[in-house]
Amino acid sequence: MSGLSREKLLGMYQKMVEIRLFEEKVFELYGQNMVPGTIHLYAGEEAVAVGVCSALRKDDYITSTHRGHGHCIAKGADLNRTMAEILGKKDGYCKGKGGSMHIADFNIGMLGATAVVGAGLPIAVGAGLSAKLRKTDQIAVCFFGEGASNQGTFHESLNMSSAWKLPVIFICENNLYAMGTRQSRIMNVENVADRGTGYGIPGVVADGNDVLSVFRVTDEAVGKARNGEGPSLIECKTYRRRGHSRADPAKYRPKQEVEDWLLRDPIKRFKEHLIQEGTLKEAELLATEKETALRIEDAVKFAMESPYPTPEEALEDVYG
Ligand SMILES: Cc1ncc(C[n+]2csc(CCOP(=O)(O)OP(=O)(O)O)c2C)c(N)n1
Repeated sequence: MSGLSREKLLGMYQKMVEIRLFEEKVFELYGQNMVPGTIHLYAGEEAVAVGVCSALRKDDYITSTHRGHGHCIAKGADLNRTMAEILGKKDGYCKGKGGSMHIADFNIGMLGATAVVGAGLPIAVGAGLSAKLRKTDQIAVCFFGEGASNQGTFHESLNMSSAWKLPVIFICENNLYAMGTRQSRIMNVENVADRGTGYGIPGVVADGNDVLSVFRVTDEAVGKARNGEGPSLIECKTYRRRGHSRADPAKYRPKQEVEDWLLRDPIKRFKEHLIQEGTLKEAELLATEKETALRIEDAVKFAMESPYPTPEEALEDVYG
C-alpha cells in the first residue's frame, strides 16, 4: 500500500489522464494546422510530471523544457488557457505569444518552459537561491532530459546549488533519446544520477513509468530540501510514446524496444495497480476518464473561440 489517501490517488490518476488526453488532442490539432510552430509531446512520461508535482506545494517552483505541457498541467495550470496558448490565441497564458515552448504561469509557480535545452536548470537554481535568501521554505524543481545533462548549465547548476545548499531538486527525464540520438552514442555513463556524485549531490534512479515510485523519491528529496539539507538529483527512466516532435516518426527506435516500453505504459500500470489493491473501482476510474475527456473538449472550444492577438500586440509585454 502507498499510504496515500484515496482522494490523493484518484487525483494523481486524473492528472495523468488529463495530460494524456490533452496531448492527444494537441497531436490532432497540429494535423489540422491549428498549432503554430512545432510541438513536442509528453505522452508516455506522465508519471514523472505527476509523481513529482504531487509531492510539491502550490507555492513551490518548477522550470520546464521544450516538452512542457505535462509539467504545466501537473503543477495545476488551467486547461483552457494552456490550450489557447498552444494555439497562439489571446486568452492563452502568454496572450498567445509564447506558444508551447515558452508557456509560463507564475501564479502556480510555473516559471516557464524553454526551447533552449538546459536553460531551465540555472533558473531553478536562481529560484532556490531566492527562496533561501527570503527564508521561505519553498523549493524549486527543474525538469530536463538526459541530453540536457551534457550541457554546461547542468554541471554549473549542480555545483552551485550543492555548494550553497539550495533547495533545488533536479529531475532528469531520461527517455533514452535526445532527438534521434541514443544516449549510449553520446554518454559513457548509464545513469545520469551518477553525475551527482561529482558535485556532492545524492543521485537516485527511479522507475519513471511508475507514478508512486516517482512520488516517493521526490517526497524524500522535498523533505531534505525544506530541511536545509540541499539539492537532490533524481533520474526517472521513461520513454516517449511518439517521436521527438510532432513531425518525427521516430524510425530510429527499434520496434521491439518501442513495444516493450508501450507495455509499461504509466497510466495503464497505475490503473491496474489501483484496481488490484482495491483502492478504486474500475467504474470510478472510467468515470474520471470520461469527465476529463469532456474538460479537454471544453478547452479546445475555448481556445478555438479565442481571437488571435493583433500585430500591434507583438510590441507589448516585451523588454529591450
Ligand atoms: C542549446 C540547444 N541545443 C540544441 C537544441 C536542439 N534540440 C532541441 S530538443 C533537443 C534534444 C533534447 O534532448 P533531451 O534533453 O534528452 O530532452 P527530450 O527531448 O528527450 O525530452 C535538441 C538537441 C536546442 N533547442 N537548444
